[in-house]
Amino acid sequence: FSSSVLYRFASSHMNRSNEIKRVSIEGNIAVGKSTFAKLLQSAGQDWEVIAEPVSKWQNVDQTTRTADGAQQSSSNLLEMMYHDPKRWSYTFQTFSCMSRMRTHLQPLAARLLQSTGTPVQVYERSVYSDRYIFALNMFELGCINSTEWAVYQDWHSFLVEQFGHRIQLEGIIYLRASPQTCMERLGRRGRMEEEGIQLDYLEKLHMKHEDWLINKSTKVHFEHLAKLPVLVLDAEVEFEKDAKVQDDLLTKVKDFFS
Ligand code: DCP
Repeated sequence: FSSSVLYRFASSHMNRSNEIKRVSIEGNIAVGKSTFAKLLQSAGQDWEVIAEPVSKWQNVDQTTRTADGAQQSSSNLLEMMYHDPKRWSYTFQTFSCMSRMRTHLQPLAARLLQSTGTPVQVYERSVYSDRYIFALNMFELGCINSTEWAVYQDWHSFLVEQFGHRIQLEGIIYLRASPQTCMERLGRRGRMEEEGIQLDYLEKLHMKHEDWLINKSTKVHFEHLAKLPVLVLDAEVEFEKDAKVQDDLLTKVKDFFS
């Protein structure tokens, strides 16, 4: 499919100053954010995907000092959260958001520093979906208690206010598909930790995305967030192996940002 589409978007439709542009891809679990992010990267020379640090959540390093030297082990916080959400949701949401923040603050890839166009960083999710989709949902389900929720919101607002200008988004791409389709894709990919996820959970997350990005009824703390442009893409169609569908989606991305 055409790689010129995004190249044109990156190099001419956004202003050519060499500052970084940032776009976040949002959508339900297993909707295909990573696949779509890779598409964007392969189609635009100035695009860099900043992947979600899931592997970090699956391997939390536990180096401890003992009298006879350091001992290393790791724990799978993603699995712990799904296994016992009341005990681990707050810890998980803290760690996942902090690790994401750290990843998003990393410097631009060297190859993009040479680029003549405007570099675009593509995030798979954002600190905003961490809060307004997942953490909020866990709070509403009673898996994060009101004290934990108050603490979460307090440090989240503080960190975003401190570092937000360095990870400021240009816009959001919402990959929208039915919870049933996401359930099928989730089953197909077979991530061990997600085996117990029920349709009902994906339905709740779907409604959270709809409230935030379509109905605009989620109360957000950050003024700029409410004003961000949102591109809604139909992710119901299988786009992974269909060049025509990919091209259509990329054209929509170009038109939206131009
Ligand atoms: N997760 C969570 N809370 C967060 C972020 C993620 O509980 N704040 C969970 C949901 C998934 C896993 O982490 O079980 C990865 O989440 P994503 O939906 O972000 O990533 P996917 O790999 O499912 O994305 P896709 O398949 O769309 O590429």
